Amino acid sequence: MSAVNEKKVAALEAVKYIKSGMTVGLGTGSTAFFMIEAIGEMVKNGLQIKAVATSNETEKLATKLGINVITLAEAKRLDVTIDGADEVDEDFQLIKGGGGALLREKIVAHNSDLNVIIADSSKSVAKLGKFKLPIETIPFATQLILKELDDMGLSPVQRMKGDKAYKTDENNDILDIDIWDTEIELNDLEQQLKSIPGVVETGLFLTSTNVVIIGIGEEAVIKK
Ligand code: ABF
Repeated sequence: MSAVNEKKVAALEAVKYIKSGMTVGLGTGSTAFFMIEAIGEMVKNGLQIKAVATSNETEKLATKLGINVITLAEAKRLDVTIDGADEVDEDFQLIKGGGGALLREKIVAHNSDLNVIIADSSKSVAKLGKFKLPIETIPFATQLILKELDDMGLSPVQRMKGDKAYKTDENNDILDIDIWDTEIELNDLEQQLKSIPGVVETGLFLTSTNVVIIGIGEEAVIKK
């Protein structure tokens, strides 16, 4: 079964959590986009929801599909957020941010009563870190943070888009770091990274996830 079909299988299982009257967080990435397309069909069939998008790309897609998109400030609190991930381990710890939306994704997850992660089977890992961990940084500080992370042995690489620095929706930079060989425990690593002035957020989502749905072949495997 291809990764695309596994993404769809997970997305279609996740939308079962959505009921009329809910305020829903919509994630970013190709798996989340299958979920948003499914919600668009449900809205056409009468589903009444309000939605908060985690990226400009997601907002564009949701709006095009007729989903009622509101701001996080208007939402105040979300009933459920469905989002993708780059890696998920057995303890529901995630690496996110491959799509550059980690900051808004983490803010929306923080303000959600239930967080559901959807992914194809390739994202399910025993140990996080084969995928480089994204760090969002303020441009004013990026080059100095890059040096500091290099000194920590984390091999930072500034994310580029063509020959220009990649910019997030908040117009910040992203440094992708290699945590595979670090001996720093993930919670301590998160604290150390967040304590560097100019680091806005990391792609480590260590405690926010309630449900993980992995598409494995034709089956959606639900872990709670
Ligand atoms: C988003 O989904 C990001 O956090 C993550 O990088 C991405 C995974 O993308 P895909 O679903 O396309 O594999 O939530």
